[in-house]
Amino acid sequence: MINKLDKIIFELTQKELIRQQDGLEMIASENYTSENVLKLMGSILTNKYSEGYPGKRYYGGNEYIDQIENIAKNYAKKIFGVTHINVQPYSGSPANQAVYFALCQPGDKVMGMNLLFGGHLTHGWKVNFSGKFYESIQYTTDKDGFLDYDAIESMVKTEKPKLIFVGATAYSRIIDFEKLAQIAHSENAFLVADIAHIAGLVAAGVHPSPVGHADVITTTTHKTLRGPRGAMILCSGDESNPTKKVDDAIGWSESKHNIPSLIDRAVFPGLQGGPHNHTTAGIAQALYEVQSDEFVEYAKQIIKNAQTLANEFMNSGLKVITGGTDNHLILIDVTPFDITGSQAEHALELAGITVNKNAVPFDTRSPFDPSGIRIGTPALTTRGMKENEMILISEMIVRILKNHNNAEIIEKVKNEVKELCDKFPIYKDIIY
Ligand code: DSN
Repeated sequence: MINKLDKIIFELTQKELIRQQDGLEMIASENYTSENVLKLMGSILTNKYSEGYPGKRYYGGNEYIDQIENIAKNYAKKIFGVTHINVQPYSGSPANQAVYFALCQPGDKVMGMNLLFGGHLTHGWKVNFSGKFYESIQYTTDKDGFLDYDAIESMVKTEKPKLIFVGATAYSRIIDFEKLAQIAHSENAFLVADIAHIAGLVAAGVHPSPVGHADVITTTTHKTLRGPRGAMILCSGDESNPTKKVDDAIGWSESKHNIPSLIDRAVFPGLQGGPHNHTTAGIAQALYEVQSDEFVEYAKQIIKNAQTLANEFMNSGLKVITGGTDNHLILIDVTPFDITGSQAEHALELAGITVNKNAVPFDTRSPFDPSGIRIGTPALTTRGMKENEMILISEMIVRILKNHNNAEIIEKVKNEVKELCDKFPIYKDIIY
């Protein structure tokens, strides 16, 4: 074997570790996974091919991989209360792609939340496969940034989509999955809940679950769930009891199809080859951690931290979309401070605070330089930060936004950020 380091790659990884340690990571979709998950992600499990599913593989040598995948699935079934789970999608977008592939034909009408109002590319955005291969219609929020259930219902009744994606990347309020399921099912549409952002909150019981309402649920595993970069598809269909709705939807006459088997076949062999077994093991470890009391405390604290930040921002004169938050994120219109979303993202990055520019509902600016920023608390909460730290951080953010051209103030805040981060180390044993 070759035992020579590519020094540049290792040095860059070391620098990235220091960046993650010394800065405030406030991108709402990011987090710090545990050292045990990291160990499994860097393990020998990456060497193995396992196309297929436990007990039904296309390669030999899967005795231990089968056990790992089954443990991951069993943990997820227990945590979310579902009967069927697929842990093989490589990430969130491929998971969503598999759902379309399982339940729709090209050209079918699908409906999702507009990206510029907090949806996701794969929920039917025009340049994404979901907007190109399917006839996509998009719903927005109301003028205040809240989901408008009446408008959604009216669109469903008029347009009669076959499949509706709900779930968001920049929505700070509780999503009423029960109501959305009633709307979708009243027109015989499939409801797919993409809970990538809020999966950790749902798992901890601090956000209502879509289980029992949505036909299919997709999630990434690396956001609030705090696992490795990966995804899962969950459903509760009875595998021995095919439904006519599924047969009608996919255009097959024989009544022998059901959602779980269609999903499994869409993931493999429909879209993917061998699963990433190191990721599957990382998901199992993360789900093991989710079942602890500490995880529930972490999930509750994520929300308390976000609400503290939202209140502080509003007291400083910033416009928080919807006037607050029920979850892990806040969407802020920064233009009252005479600054754009891009300028805010850049100035905060110089001070060691990482956020992302984001459109706000009915934004009049371009998506490349929108009016807002999106801020999240999962990563800071994982570090152990609480309300007192949020008050300090909100003050630092406001100071930067008000003085984004002042290099001296940015440097001063950067030092304060480093001082705060030093008190909350992210890893003990990881050196790269
Ligand atoms: N990129 C993710 C986010 O930041 O929300 C969504 O896939």
